[in-house]
Amino acid sequence: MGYRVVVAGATGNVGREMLNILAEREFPIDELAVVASSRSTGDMVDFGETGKQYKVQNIEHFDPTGWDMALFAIGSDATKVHAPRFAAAGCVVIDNSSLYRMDPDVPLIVPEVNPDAIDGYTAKNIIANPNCSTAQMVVALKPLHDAATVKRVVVSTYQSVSGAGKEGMDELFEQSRNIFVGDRAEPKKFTKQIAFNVIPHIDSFLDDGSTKEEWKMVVETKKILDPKVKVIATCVRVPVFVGHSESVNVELQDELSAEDAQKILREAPGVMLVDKREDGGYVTPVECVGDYATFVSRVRDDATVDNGLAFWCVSDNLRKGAALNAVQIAELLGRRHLKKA
Ligand code: 11C
Repeated sequence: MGYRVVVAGATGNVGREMLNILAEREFPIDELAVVASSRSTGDMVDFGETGKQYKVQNIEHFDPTGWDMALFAIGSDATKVHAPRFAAAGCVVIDNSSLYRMDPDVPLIVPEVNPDAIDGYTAKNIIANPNCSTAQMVVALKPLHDAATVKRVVVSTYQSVSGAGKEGMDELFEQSRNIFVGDRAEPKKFTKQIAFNVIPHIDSFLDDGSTKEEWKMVVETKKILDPKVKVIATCVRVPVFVGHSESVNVELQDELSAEDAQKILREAPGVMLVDKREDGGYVTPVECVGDYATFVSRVRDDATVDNGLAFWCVSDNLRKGAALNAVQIAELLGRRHLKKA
């Protein structure tokens, strides 16, 4: 007894994790189809560690009629073509691209934060998955917001190259190797050398001098958590393969000590507090890879503003930042709205 599920973009970083997580969490699946662009048609993909393999079908020729839900990780251009087609056929699209996130008729969901908003999915039969840097931050902010109302957030990110796809990972690997053997390290995917460097630029520049990645953190946080929350973000690419980190400063309406914030975060859904205030008593990106949690460390008072807190948060950007959140949305959709066959 389960659902007929499509994974679109199954050969990319996020699509592969979607398959892994559906298998790990034993999502109730009666039938699974994996689809992608014509480039990957015919490739075989693993369904996690179940030992099952699926042949990739061409999304252009795939008929979504009779399928319950589709997890999309195919980028905005292909999503624009195929999401309306799947949705019109009655197959609910859970979309990882940025295309529909700010559409008022499309819920943007982080299940630990705004599960009730999913009920609006029927307007378009599409549900949006947030940007990875937003997802982990709102999971950590939600319990603080419930306790003392978050007014303003100042965040700097340290984002891994996997956020830029396989090409980003290959570029970090090749540049690192080239530098070691004395070869040139020409940037291709990134605008500057990423190996042994950091780049304060993710996605395209906007007229106000911010980048689209920074804008996404502002508007998505408002849509998911609270439209009254003010956010300023500086998004930085760092030479880490997987795992985004964030330094977050929060200004609260009400007083909340760092000790009370730690207690609240310790109990919060989706959060793992690791905050020993000693050498090594915090989480770094390599330690979060493959995990589901948003790890929070270094919680402390920020005495530069009234009711200020500072913390560090780290999460696997391909999991909570993308594939895991999409599967959690699928679980929520199933529980609340879809009947199993
Ligand atoms: C990055 N956060 O690290 C981006 C990747 O809007 O879903 C995801 C972009 C998005 O480059």
